[in-house]
Amino acid sequence: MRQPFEGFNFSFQVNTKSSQLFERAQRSIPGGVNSPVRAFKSVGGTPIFIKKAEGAYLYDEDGNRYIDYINSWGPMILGHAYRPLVEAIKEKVNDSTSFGAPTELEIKVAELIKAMAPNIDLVRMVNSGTEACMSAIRLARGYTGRNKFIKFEGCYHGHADPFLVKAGSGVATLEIQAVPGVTEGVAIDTLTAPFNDINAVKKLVADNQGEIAAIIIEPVAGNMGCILPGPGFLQTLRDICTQEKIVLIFDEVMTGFRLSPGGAQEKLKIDADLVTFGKVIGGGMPVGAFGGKKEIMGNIAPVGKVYQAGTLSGNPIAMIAGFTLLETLKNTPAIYNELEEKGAYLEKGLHTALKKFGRDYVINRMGSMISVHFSKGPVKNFDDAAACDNQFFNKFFHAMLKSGIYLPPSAFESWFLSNALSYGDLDKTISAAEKAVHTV
Ligand code: HOZ
Repeated sequence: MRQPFEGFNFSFQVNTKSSQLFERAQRSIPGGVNSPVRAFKSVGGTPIFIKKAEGAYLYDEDGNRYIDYINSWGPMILGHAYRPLVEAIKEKVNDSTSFGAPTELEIKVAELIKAMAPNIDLVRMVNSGTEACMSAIRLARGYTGRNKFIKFEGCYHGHADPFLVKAGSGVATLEIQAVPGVTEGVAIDTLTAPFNDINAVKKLVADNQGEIAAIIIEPVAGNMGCILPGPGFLQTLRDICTQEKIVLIFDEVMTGFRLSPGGAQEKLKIDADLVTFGKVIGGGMPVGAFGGKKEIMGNIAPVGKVYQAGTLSGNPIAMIAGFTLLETLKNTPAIYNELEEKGAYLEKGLHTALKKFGRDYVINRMGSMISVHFSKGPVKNFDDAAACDNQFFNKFFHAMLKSGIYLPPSAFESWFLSNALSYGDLDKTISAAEKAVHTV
């Protein structure tokens, strides 16, 4: 059993309720967690067990309050326990929790997604981002009759077998080079290129002429920290896909409805053929979706033969949560300006705080996604992210946590802002960062 106090001096975590829960959890749950990054394995120390959250704040089992920069890895755009969403769920739950039969609400959510995100004629609900990406690749293969696809090193598209090749997020955090259980037969069809390296993509396409079904990408990467696409990179990918009849899939699990009402497609003005969504469209409930042009989506069963299904897909509680969040976002465009202003304020403040002590760092940000990489040079791909001083990030993380700032417990994850953050919260975060670089 992993002891909570390996590596650093975590004496302040001794005998906390969280440390006791972690010990207990490990007796019944592998590693004590239901998703690996949460275990704090790379940053060290004991995972914080959360009791509740409201607005911009998380409250742990020991009664500590934290300013939250995970926001459930994206969906809490308006903060936790957003009242209209909570009330809508409460009302809906009286009508039962699942039917396994169609509802009008599913149509309303699909119509709302179509109205907000570009290039979506048809959309299919699933239960997670993993399912959405897995289904989108199957569809691209069924539609094109080709087997191979290109993904980018350090991008993470969920934990379905074909994506666990040079993946980011927990796979990078735990430094897993090859995932046991993913067969060579599956992995052979996954081609990888460095993010932002268009020549590598061109070479893969040329070497596998007529064999590539899809290129899948997080248009703004969030699973190797936040990494932005360089000028022209996404447009050239678009052009290559059009020319070679390859399906361009934007994984907008993190960026969808966050960077703008229409996600990265709208913000960066690039059209994708298929788009995948995740947690955001459930307002934090387990939901995902994939959608795109009719010509491609029309191949999904029961219209076409590309099979995809799920009893809990379109679940009424998840749908009412998503509908309430998306409708608010659609009707209140000012939210996106506010998020941009808060992101810019935080970025500026962090620059001032971090510069003072002469440490090398880079801040990557787009809207409400931001990362501090402790690096001398720019961070444009996974190799750059892996070469950062991530040991220092781990210490920085704990210093921030001690000051009540909850960052993702891995250098390979983006931070997410919610609009519930006040400027006072941002100032506290900036002061904590200054203290952290000064003292660790
Ligand atoms: N892989 C997720 C973020 N990129 C972490 C999920 C979680 O632990 O909840």
